[in-house]
Amino acid sequence: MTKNFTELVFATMNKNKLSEVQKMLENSDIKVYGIEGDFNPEETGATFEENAFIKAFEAAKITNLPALGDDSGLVVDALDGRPGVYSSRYEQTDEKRNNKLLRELENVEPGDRSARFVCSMVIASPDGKKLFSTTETCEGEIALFPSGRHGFGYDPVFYLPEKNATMAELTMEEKNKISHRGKALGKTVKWLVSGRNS
Ligand code: ITT
Repeated sequence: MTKNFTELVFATMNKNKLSEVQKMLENSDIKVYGIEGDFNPEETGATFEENAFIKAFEAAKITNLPALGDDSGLVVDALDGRPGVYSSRYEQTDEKRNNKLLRELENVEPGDRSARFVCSMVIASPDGKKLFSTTETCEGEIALFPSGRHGFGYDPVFYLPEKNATMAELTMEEKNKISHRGKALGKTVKWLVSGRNS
């Protein structure tokens, strides 16, 4: 398979992830399609990268096209790395997840609330080859209370000291410039376009 493809299926059911990635690629000649119907492969991997591959390979098999998988989440140092790969399974809704996180950190001092968003992106082929993989992070802290209306997931409780704002207080454009997903997609696009015209 050549890597000079311009169309990719994005192996996600998360509409927020899809719109962030489509926004980042709107001025490029790479088209990213969502996946139709129900898509919920079991995320049995021990790492973000393993789960990203599981999603990418499953979507590639279904569509017979190269597919991009994104597995991402929040790693909190004071919780020994939790929720980590279990970020989406930590609670049932974004609001419950954020409240649980703030409760778990109730007695943790502001200086000890370091955390990072992690995003692994993997491109897999329909025959199960891992064509590309990258893992990127965005460093921050868990805020004392939620703030902001943009973004999704843990964004309202993820505080960025250098911006003096939570991720949810940034616009999508601002978030995409610094986020784990923005950085991972930057590397992915670089790989996708390298080799074109050569
Ligand atoms: P897919 O598996 O279908 O892609 P998902 O939402 O279940 O969708 P993950 O398994 O990768 O995705 O779980 C990611 C969890 O981490 C989920 O709870 C998200 O809300 C959260 N998360 C990921 N990226 C985030 C971001 O940029 N901002 C805030 N929360 C994020």
